[in-house]
Amino acid sequence: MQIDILTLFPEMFRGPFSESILERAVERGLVRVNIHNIRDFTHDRHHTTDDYAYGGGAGMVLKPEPIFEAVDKIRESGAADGGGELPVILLTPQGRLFGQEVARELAGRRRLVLICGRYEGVDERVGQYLATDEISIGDYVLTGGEIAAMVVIDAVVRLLPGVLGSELSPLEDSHVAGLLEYPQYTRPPGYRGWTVPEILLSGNHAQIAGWRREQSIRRTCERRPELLDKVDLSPEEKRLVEELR
Ligand code: JD8
Repeated sequence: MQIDILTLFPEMFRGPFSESILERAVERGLVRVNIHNIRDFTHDRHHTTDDYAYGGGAGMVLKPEPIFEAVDKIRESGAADGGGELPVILLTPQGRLFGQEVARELAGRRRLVLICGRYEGVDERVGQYLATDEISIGDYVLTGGEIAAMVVIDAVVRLLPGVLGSELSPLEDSHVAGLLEYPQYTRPPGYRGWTVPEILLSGNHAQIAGWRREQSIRRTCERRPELLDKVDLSPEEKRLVEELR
């Protein structure tokens, strides 16, 4: 997969992309990430990227021209998308809500272009005539699209074949199974008087699997009951849920 990012703050991406799994995926050639400074696509002496909002109001709006020109250049460069349209994603609070399902959808694409706005946002024509998709990572206010882009990239890249290596298959994650994860413990078996549940030390793998499943259901019921609507439960598990409600 090739990912191109448009931003006014390219340095923000250095840290996350030079750590652990993401960096290893890049080193192993599973993903290529190109970061483009929107400022490099301006032509005036002051490299102007923003301007006042038509109609007034506080704050500046990112101009369309450098963003359209950057995407034009990206379109010409790199591998073709196998005939399909180039996915151009604008990160914006007005976008469709990002989740595991959208991550899976994006992980199926050969290329992604992510546009990160700043200030009061981006000229509407970018969303209307350039972006093929608008995504929000959640209902809270960030200062720009960069951190949202990092969240999207992290969630998508770990789904690419070969990226997770020795770790569990991403198909077994919570939010894929639809339930929250069960509690996890490691050594020591007792810490400050707090002990690990006996069953986990028993070596009885069938009982452990049953206990974990029940913990996942109890936890989901308590913390995220709305998730249970989309989960397949056995008759016995349904009885447990009724009892907990
Ligand atoms: C892009 C500027 C700042 C400040 C309106 C848009 C995503 N889930 C999300 N929350 N916030 C963003 C996001 C915020 C952005 C930009 C994404 C560009 N801002 C805000 C208040 C006024 N602008 C986001 N994805």
